[in-house]
Amino acid sequence: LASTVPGYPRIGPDRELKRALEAYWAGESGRDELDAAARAERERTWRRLAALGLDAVPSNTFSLYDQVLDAVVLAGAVPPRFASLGLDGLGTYFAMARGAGGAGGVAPLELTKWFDTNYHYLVPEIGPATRFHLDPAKPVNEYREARALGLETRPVLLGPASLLLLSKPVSGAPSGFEPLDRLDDLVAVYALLLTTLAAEGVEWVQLDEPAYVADRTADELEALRRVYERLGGLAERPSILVSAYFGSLGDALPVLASSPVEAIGLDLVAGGLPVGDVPGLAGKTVVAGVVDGRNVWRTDLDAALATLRAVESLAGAVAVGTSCSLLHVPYDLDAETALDPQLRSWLAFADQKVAEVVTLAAALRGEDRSAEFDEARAALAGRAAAPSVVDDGVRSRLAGLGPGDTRRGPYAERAAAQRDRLGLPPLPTTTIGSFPQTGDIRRARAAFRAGKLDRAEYTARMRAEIERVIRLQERLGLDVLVHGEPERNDMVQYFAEHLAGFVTTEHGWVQSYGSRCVRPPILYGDVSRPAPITVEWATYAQSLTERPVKGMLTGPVTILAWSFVRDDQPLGDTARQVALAIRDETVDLEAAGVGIVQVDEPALRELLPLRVADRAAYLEWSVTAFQLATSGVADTTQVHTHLCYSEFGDVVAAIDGLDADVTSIEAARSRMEIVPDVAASGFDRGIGPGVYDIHSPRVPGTDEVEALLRRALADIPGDRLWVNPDCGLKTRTYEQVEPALTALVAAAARVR
Ligand code: THG
Ligand code: ZN
Repeated sequence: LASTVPGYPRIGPDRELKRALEAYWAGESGRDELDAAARAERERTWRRLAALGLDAVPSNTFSLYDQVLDAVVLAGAVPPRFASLGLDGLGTYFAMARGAGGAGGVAPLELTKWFDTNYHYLVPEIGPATRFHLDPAKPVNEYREARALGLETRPVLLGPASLLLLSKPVSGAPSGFEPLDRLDDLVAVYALLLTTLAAEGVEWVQLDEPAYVADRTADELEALRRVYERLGGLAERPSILVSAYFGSLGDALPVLASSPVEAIGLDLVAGGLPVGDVPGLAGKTVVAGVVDGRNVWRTDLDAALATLRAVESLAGAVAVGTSCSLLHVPYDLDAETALDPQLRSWLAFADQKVAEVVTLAAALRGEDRSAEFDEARAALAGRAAAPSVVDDGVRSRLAGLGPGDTRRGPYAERAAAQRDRLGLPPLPTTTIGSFPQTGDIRRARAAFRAGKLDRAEYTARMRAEIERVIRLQERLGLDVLVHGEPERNDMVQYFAEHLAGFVTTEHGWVQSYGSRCVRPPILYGDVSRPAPITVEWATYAQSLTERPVKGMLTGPVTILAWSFVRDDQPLGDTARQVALAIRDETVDLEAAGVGIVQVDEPALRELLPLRVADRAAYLEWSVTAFQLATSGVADTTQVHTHLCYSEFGDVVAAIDGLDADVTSIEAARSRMEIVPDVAASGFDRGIGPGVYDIHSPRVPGTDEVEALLRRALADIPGDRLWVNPDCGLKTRTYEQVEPALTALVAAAARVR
């Protein structure tokens, strides 16, 4: 073990796996074609990693959907509602990922955020009756497949403690039951797995325990100790590398260092060097994650080498690695032929990062790599001195802001002024912003991009769509209208394309969940807004109707969360720059006569630091950035915000701090369970708990929406309750949206 990576992208450099999966799901291709695409991607990955010079190549980093779902299958923890469908292995696998039997059928496993990344995993459901049993086919077959190509690999698996810590109890589990209660049974399965792998000839296995970079209780640390005492004590097993990423292991490091495992993988980018004397560490190999696995900047090789030397003095041996799996970055910078060459010299995607790991390992061995080091130094110096990164205008504007620039007038006065101006009924109805994206609209955008549609024709098509959506909303009887966002692909990509300080990529796809990908923009320099972005579309929509139209913007925290951010200044500073650009847009919307502006922050929760000690500082800068973005408008302008996902527990106070006049949140799926929490937090402004679950094709009826509204009214006074769906309607069809919104409007009328 000298150089390695904990994982690698798997969707295919040209999204080959995405297309193979979607064709298979659509019934357009068969099992053989899917298997062939999967095998080709694995083979390409192994050959590539070996060709780049990596000394220890991982396997089982491939997945047809999600690595946590793979671990569920490995452990035999398939919930009974899927097992009883009578499907074959692959059918059961996709049923867990995507549900089965359409509306009214079997609901898939819940999808949730993978730590603080933009990747989503499927949440295992574990109960007292879950019967674990080993299904080693996937790691064993992939190991054999690589060996047949002449490559010895290290199977990578989610570790048993993290698997349970990332799980939720099955519904109906006795109160007090926790998945971790089942640890010993699960470890027995992993023990059998390690024995099986040893019999295959596997030399090293990697077990990922990222759950331990968050705060953990004494019992949870004890669980970790038990797992690795047991697995480490097996007579027949491969050498074990326990890998943890996205932060530092804290109290879990001494636990692992004193266990019988051979190696520990540390994230030395998100976390720091181990402090003090860690008993046992001197007897371990540390795989030092010094190359950032989740951002796209070229590594400072001198600094990384210095870190490696420092680790040498703490550990028995040092191997070089990336900080986390490369799943979170695009494959290859060489595909980005249109990027400015200077900017390009500052970047490294997955393959370039592997090369950096290899270079560092060679330098650590004492080989002469001065050419690579010189090149990296020159690139870094170029970046530090680049005029394109600094915008003195933005910096002096920010420096000139005082505390008064982030506050609006008292809410009561704003509310009165807005009531007078907008004249809305009680329980106003609205939507979150996007309407279904038809094939025509997508094609028009693509043609415009490709230069096959001129600007005038493109604008005419978008305007026609906006008019159609406005007329539909009038017909449905909604109170606050939206323009429907036909001009936007992905909201963050859209704003990045219109802001200075960002570049977007052509092929930089990163898996978000399953076959779905995003292309995170690269935020490389000081941010500003050269010209209004949304004003033309919003004012056109407003010109068509007497009813108020909401302007739709994305907030600074979400723009950061879904971009590759610069690493040369604190994130809070970057957030203020983005906030200022969004503030310019809100002010221009107001000046153009738009009376309601919505600034969405769906990612506010996901950037929340994994360790509690870091949270207050994050909430301080993130909330201030939102306030800066939204406080430039008069009291008569109503500011809305929208937050996705229902896990608000840790951020309810922050929601209040945003000081938006109206906040819409996801609530339909949880049947308004979160409303009492929000009310109890003292939140006393407008709130729109979603009454239509847009994640499902199901159309709710009027009675159902009415019942949800009455439930909400138990905690929220009628003059503060808004009526809206859970989220944007972009992923639904008009056949679903029209009847659902009809029910929503009818229910509001009844309750009024
Ligand atoms: N934008 C970005 N990140 C996100 C979301 C988003 N992260 C969280 C959540 N929303 C993730 N959800 C999705 C939903 C759909 C898609 C991707 C992430 C999706 N992508 C298209 C695909 O893979 O076919 C490609 C989209 C495109 O053409 O740009 O459907 O909304 N940044
Ligand atoms: Zn949402």
